[in-house]
Amino acid sequence: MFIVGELINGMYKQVAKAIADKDKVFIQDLAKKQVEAGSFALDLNCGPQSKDPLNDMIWLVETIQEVTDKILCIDSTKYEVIKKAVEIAKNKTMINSANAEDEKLENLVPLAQKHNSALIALAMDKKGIPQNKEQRLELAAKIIGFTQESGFDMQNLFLDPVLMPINVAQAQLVEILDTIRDFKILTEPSPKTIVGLSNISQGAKARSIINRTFAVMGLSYGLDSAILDPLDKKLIDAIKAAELVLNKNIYCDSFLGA
Ligand code: THG
Repeated sequence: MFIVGELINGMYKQVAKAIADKDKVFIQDLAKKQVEAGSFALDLNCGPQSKDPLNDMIWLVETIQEVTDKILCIDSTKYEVIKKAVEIAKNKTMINSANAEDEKLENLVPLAQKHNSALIALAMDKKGIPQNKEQRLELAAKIIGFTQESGFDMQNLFLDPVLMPINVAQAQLVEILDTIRDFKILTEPSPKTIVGLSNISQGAKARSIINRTFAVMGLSYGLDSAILDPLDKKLIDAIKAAELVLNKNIYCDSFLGA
């Protein structure tokens, strides 16, 4: 699984504080820990409390690429923030995120192409998060249509079904798994699939077990990537074991140490 470390997100109080205080050591330490734990990319999100998201994102990009050359996943709803971040990034980037709205696609697809950036696109639009698989597939088809017409490389497109918390949308999770499987067969070559894994357990008590169970199930439905907590050792072990069962890695007795 292509692991995107989720921890540099202002949703976490300590991270919001470190961003506000421009605490380089804290942020760089969090970046290094996530890379050591197996992240291929790091999600960067200033959080809802940021008073200056543009300059906070510039600071995050510059601060983090001093200590790693991993891919930076620029997580913002603001076009200006994403544009500036991909312009100044020395590292490869992922844009997080577009969705099926015309304006988002018209802005972000060319931007991703210009900077050879990957693009995450959520299966939602102005009307909000869909309630069933059919709506999600319809929105994904629109995204795929637009990107293909632009000549965008499907291998660089990550479709996100928008994972919902289990305590508010339990009945949708089976549909979301089905959606992941169907995203992969909407076109050839297939787009990639991604979820924000911790969404599923927001507000729930036993978060880690719910997260890792969905990660393993998602893998069996063709989930390529997840934004997740790479410091959750049990989660990473479960993912590694699932990849062995799915024959995505070569078995060895010491696989957990690999
Ligand atoms: N899809 C895409 N990008 C995303 C998401 C997605 N980016 C953001 C989010 N969802 C994924 N990242 C997180 C990070 C943290 C949490 C959930 C998802 C989280 N945070 C604690 C909470 O809210 O309970 C913070 C509390 C704390 O410990 O301080 O759960 O779906 N493309």
